[in-house]
Amino acid sequence: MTELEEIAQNLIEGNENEVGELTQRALAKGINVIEILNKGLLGGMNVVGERFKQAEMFIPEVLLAARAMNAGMNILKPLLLSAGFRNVGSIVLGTVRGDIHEIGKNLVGIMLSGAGFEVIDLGVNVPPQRFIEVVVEKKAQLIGMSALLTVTMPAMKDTIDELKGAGLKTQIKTMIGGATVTQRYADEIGADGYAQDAVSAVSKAKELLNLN
Ligand code: B1M
Repeated sequence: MTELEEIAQNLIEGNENEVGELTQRALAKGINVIEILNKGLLGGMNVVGERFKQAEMFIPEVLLAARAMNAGMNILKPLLLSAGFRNVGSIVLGTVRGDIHEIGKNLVGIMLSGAGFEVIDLGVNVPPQRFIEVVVEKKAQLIGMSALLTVTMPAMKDTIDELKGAGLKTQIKTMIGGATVTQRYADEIGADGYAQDAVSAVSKAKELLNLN
């Protein structure tokens, strides 16, 4: 088994300490940080997602896997951040109302920070009104919403409608993403942008703020 396969396997088994140690070891061996993220951590999480879907894994095991994922992410985070230049723009980021999935949202936040954005992370289960309050208070230019559940996607539309109601839709851009979200859905609800993953979230945010 390669180092990256070992990381993935330990993540699937929810071995938090081992994932941390193996991630450190892979870095020490000179394996590229993006490769560790994509093939090790995300590779393992994809298997977890598939097994969860097939009812071969259950919530407690998925939570352990998520914790192991975070252990690896905490080690990679400073390296993902180190390339950034400060303050190209501000984004208010959160997982929408009713949804507590945070790993993808956190990864998007890390990549945006690394690219020089000020990221105001509101966490999970964020009601539409809260996004608007904070974007106004912090004078941010962008709202980023994550949703992983089909049933929580409408909260993205509610937030955009709330923004329209406040007369701010033309001034503040909105970007959405998450495993269940598509470009088509973004078009349908009037979001300014959609990104499929954390790397494209950075280029999309730059595009929306005319920074490319
Ligand atoms: Co949940 N869950 N879960 N879960 N869970 C999914 C999403 C699911 C697809 C699993 C499945 O059935 N295959 C399914 C949703 C089905 C659907 O609605 N279509 C599901 C379900 C049903 C549920 C519950 C309802 C289960 C239950 O209780 N019966 C429940 C809901 C809780 C709630 O939110 N109210 C639930 C709970 C949980 C846990 C708490 C156990 C745990 C979350 C722990 C945590 O986050 N701290 C969990 C997990 C871990 C998953 C899976 C296995 C993995 C999600 C993840 O972290 N992926 C997931 C299966 C899957 O997605 N394959 C599943 C890794 C992460 C890096 O990817 O989040 O997609 P992702 O983020 C990507 C992109 O989507 C994108 O960039 C990221 C990085 O590349 N992206 C953005 C994300 N946000 C973005 C925002 C952007 C741009 C890009 O702009 C702002």
